[in-house]
Amino acid sequence: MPTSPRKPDWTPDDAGDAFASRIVSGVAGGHDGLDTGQHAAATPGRGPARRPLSIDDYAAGVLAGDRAVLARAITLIESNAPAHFETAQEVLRRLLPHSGNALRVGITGVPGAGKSTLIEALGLALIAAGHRVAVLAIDPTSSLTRGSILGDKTRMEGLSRAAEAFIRPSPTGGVLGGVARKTRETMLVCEAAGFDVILVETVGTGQSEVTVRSMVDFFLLVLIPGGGDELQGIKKGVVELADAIAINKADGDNRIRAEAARAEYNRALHYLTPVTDGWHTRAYTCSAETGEGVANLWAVIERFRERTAESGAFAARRRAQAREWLHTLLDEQLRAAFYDRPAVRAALPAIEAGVMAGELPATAAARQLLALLDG
Ligand SMILES: Nc1nc2c(ncn2[C@@H]2O[C@H](COP(=O)(O)OP(=O)(O)OP(=O)(O)O)[C@@H](O)[C@H]2O)c(=O)[nH]1
Ligand SMILES: [Mg+2]
Repeated sequence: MPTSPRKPDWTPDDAGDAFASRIVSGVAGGHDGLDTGQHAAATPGRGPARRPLSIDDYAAGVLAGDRAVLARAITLIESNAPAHFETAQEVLRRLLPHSGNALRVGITGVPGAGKSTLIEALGLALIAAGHRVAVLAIDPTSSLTRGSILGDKTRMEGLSRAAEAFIRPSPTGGVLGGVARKTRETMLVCEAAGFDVILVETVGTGQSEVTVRSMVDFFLLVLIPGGGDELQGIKKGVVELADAIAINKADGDNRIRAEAARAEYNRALHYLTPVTDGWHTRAYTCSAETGEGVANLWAVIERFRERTAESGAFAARRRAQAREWLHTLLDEQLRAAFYDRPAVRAALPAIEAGVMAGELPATAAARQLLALLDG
């Protein structure tokens, strides 16, 4: 196995020693995206020699809350190598009965709305209240990831040092579906490791909000007070997915505008069907920077949990999400299995050309290709 250490993809070239994390190629490598001190013992620039872990080691280590093993388990799950897949799935199968106990909160909003700053403020308050917080990110636009992670390193400084918090950057590269699978499985592993609040940050790309909504209990949309049309800059339909809207940066000169935005959103929300049965989505103001209103946001989230647990909406959503997830995976794998077939690959170009030339009806063409599955 190659053991030469390399820095994670998202490490800026000029970061020097500011980034202590590194990746050792292969399963034995790992990083948790943090300077937790656990890596401090390792010689800078040299990966620590890592013993390969067995499935038992992974499961036991995660359940014991061992951060190093947790980080390695996530790296295993994120791996695209087919050889790691079976091990990863077996580890997950062992951990699944111990997962599900966290409150899963998705946080989205336009770039720069203050999501990371809010997560830092909220996370630190939660830790002070005795919670253990895992922060995950879904950012399918990997070229942007570098910048965001760099920002997150500084914006979540307190959290990234806290023993009760765990921050995992978005798995880089790949399509949204792949990134989402990894994040969802990472969430389960974090729950098995004892984290009781999972915060999933995503940048607003439209589709990524839908994806995050499908894996969390509570979905928070972070907005900033802006002039003119308050709904500008948010992808259509995203407001409809939210369980709460936080008008952030309600500080200094922004206060009054933030209050106005809150009132405007509350009026608009009045006409929307709430995304969660028995819950009214409302807008609130807060300042991630001063901390004002952050405790109230958490109170809203807790109230949501109580209400939906009582009504059964909480458990119903979890069940529906699990089912939807299965079908998403099935769709994905069916497609992959189909397009990977040598017969399909061989036949596709000519059939495509026939359809494009108007010589072959698309329906007949599709049927002809699907018939190759039986061959
Ligand atoms: N005045 C003020 N500035 C804030 C507040 N919250 C965040 N900021 C600033 O807004 C900028 C963006 O904050 P981030 O937390 O990185 O925003 P983000 O939404 O995570 O950004 P991306 O991850 O890049 O989409 C930073 O300069 C923050 O210091 C706030 O409550 N008040
Ligand atoms: Mg951010």
